[in-house]
Amino acid sequence: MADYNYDHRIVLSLYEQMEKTLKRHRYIHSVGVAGTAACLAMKYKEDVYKAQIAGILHDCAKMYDDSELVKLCRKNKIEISTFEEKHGFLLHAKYGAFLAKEKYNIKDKDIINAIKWHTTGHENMSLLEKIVFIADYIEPTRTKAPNISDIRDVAFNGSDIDKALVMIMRDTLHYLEDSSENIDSTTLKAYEYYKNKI
Ligand code: DGI
Ligand code: FE
Ligand code: FE
Repeated sequence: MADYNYDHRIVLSLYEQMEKTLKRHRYIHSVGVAGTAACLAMKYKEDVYKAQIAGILHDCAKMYDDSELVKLCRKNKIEISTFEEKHGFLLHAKYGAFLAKEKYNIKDKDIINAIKWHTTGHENMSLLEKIVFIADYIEPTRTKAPNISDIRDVAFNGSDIDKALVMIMRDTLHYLEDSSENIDSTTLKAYEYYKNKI
């Protein structure tokens, strides 16, 4: 069960802080993720406040560019892989988790981890981690993603949240292959794990 109790005042304060911190379109995306995560939390019986907090904060480090993120992680002794060093944008998730804890005073480990893993996913994700990962992909402004309506349908009308997770991971891997990007082993392992699980 939750170690910490959050309420709407904390959620509202974080909305206000993110509105000041993020670019307009990123703030609107984050509001979308928080709302979508709240709906998924209601369906899958997760803490709705925690879902909103993780959702509104998930991209709180998105304003830094690749090299800044590498520097900031080094400075704060956050471990980075060789892959992350080359693909610095991935670190907005890890550094965002750090900021959530240190700057936004979030003490709940599950919220911190949901932010940390929102880009790559990983094997054995918690329910909250899955909710934020899915909400990031299907929130209202994400209109261009392939299969978006099918994924929304499975997430909200299906009974196995892992099925939506696998659809998103599969499409993300396809997209990365199309743009001949390298793929982080964490992303690939997470997909293999959940593909075999469903
Ligand atoms: O921050 P957002 O744009 O809201 O979303 P996000 O944090 O999920 O980042 C999405 C991008 O991350 C998307 O373009 C796919 C990319 N991504 C996810 N896993 C990997 C990856 N990019 C690379 N190069 N390698 C990965 O394993
Ligand atoms: Fe992100
Ligand atoms: Fe996002």
